Amino acid sequence: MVPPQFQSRRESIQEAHTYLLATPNQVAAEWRNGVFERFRNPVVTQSHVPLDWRYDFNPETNPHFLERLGVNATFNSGAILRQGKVLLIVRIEGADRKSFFGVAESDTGIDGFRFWDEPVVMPETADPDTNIYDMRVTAHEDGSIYGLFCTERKDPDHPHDLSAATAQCGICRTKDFKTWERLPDLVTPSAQQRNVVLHPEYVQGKYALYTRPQDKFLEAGSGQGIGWGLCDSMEKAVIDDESTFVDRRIYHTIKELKNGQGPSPIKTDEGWLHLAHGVRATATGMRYVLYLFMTSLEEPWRVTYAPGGYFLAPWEHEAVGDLWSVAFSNGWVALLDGRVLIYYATNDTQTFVAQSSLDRLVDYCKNTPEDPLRSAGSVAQRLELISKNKSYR
Ligand code: M1P
Repeated sequence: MVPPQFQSRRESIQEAHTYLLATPNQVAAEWRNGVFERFRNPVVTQSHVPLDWRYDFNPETNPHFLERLGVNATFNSGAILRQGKVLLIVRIEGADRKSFFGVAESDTGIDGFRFWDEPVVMPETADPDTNIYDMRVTAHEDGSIYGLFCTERKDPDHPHDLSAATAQCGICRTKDFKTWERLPDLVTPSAQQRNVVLHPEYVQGKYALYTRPQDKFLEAGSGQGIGWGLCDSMEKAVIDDESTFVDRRIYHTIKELKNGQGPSPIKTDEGWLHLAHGVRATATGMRYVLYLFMTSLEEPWRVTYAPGGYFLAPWEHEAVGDLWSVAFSNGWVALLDGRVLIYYATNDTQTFVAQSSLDRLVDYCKNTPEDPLRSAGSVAQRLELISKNKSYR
């Protein structure tokens, strides 16, 4: 006989899960900057993860219907538009701290995300990954869909330091997001790589990648920012020259400590539109915010517009989570109607969506003044705005 507590818990947990997945999302009316809309609810949380990934449904082995494999967070999601639906390649972090990927699908891109039946089985290389996360998905003009992600392993040079790790760029390829082909990890001159992103088009006849060289796992050290490298093949990806930088870290800006390319850039008539994250130090830790910039269509490594300051930071209820003040994005989609949906995670915990349009984002990039790098310059920018506004009051 099925124990009564099993039955009642199972029913109430299933009911709550069904309700959550069917809950519509709504624009948060209090957010009014006009550059983008925020939504009230996160699009993917730990509670969205299918119940049969977490609970043992056998009443004999789980008479109390307990969760056996907990999920800590669902964040840093890659994104792609496929057959009119939005697919998120979600970073799912288990209670054991290990991350893996799961594909969640939605018709609207704003709500109704449901995970496919099983998590992604990512093949390992001869040097197994300890942790894999933060996939950037690129539909390349070569006809393949690539996923570039961070592969983290224990640092073999520091066997007694249990926090010493190396981050490198893992590469995979898929046609259907169900079967994943693992390709060799990217080789670059840098000791550490995270936030590596494949540009969607060939440049100078080669594959072009945005890199993020660092000396250490956490600290940039001599790493100057978002790098740029070309390679001949994605099946044996090697970047020899990483001396070009697309976007450098700068003292006393939102990207003083670190930065990193977000998703693959979107092509517009006026240049490549980029989303990135910038990191600064504060008394309570590192603050991660998102910023935009544009680069030349012909020379995607050359910045053409660099609006000052941040584009998006955690706001109000979004700021709940494991960390403090972290906004991170590695996924966005440009819809056929001109809207752009930006998937961002807050505090390494849950995934939200912001909605804008290509028009508005390009306007933002072209017309937001650059960071003047000094307080006096910031005041001058405000005074100029106030002065121009006088005749419109
Ligand atoms: O914890 C915040 C983020 O830290 C890392 O980003 P970066 O390499 O730029 O410091 C990543 O581990 C990312 O997953 C995480 O969200």
